[in-house]
Amino acid sequence: MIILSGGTGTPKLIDGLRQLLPDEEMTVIVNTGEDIWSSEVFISPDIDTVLYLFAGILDKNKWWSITGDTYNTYNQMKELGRFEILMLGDRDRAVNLVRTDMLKKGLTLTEATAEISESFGIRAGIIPMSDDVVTSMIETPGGQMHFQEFWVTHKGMPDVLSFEYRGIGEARLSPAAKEALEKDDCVIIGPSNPMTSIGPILALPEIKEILKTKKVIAVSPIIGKEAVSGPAGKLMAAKGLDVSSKGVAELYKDFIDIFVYDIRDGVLNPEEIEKMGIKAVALDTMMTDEEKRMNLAKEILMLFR
Ligand code: GDP
Ligand code: FO1
Repeated sequence: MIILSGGTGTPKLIDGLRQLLPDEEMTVIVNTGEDIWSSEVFISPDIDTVLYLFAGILDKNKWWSITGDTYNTYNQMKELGRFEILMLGDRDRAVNLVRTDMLKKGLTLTEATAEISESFGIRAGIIPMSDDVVTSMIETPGGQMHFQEFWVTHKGMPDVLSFEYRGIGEARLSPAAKEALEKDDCVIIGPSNPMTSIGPILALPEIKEILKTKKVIAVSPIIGKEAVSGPAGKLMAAKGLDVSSKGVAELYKDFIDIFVYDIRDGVLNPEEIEKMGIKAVALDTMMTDEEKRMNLAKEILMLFR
């Protein structure tokens, strides 16, 4: 099973899948468009969320960071007048320092991720979408800024004029991701931000053509006219897209077979999805507890049969 993931919605679904499938049967291709350098450390938030999930140490209240982590370094830096964009925990920082060291020694992000995964005893495949640097940059009336600056520093408040995946023109799909896709016919596009999590993965060369040859099930991160959380709605609107599950399905229509939307969605007319040649399935996609995560995962696995 291949899963395309960002850092919040899809990891919840993976958490459900883990209750049903052995980890070694899952390969997660992860967005790197939100990666950022901070205090000489290269932070890859979405990869880390997936790593910590499989390592059993993810803080599932926030869906980022290590549970019970301390913030001594972050707080000391602050006292010294160094304000870091991301409030990075001490243990989290250790992982990111190890990654940064590996990258400086010449390892690719794919290799560094595999080594860290192995150190954690993780049996799932965790593969960055690319070894090239791609960065989601948000254009606001106050100027262009990194996604993390927009989302964390400015709390997603500025108006969004547009956004771009800086570096996408030169970026390639990670060869390991391509190899994993060659070996597996089933792909889940999780309920992640279609603009800044799934968007960068799909903007890489070759991936859409590969997906056309697979059985692909996508889960909507939008219910009604709003994202379950995060800035997906605002970013979709900035691109002139309809903020709705239909808008998400439009983005994926060329390569998905089944589109899962929420049973609470009072806006979506499933016939409009079926008209695109896609099967529409209504499920309870609100993964607020372990049981709900497992139930959604179970229903999705049944759709692959
Ligand atoms: P990000 O990197 O933090 O933006 O993380 P993701 O892209 O993985 O996830 C954010 C998206 O997941 C948002 O658009 C949310 O609407 C969606 N999301 C979060 N939790 C859930 C959930 O329980 N169900 C569904 N359907 N979507 C969710
Ligand atoms: N999100 C926040 O809203 N505030 C933070 O201080 C913060 C710190 C942080 C540190 C490490 C990490 O891996 C993620 C962190 N996040 C934080 C989440 C992050 O900004 C985004 O939610 C992810 O990029 C979403 O994929």
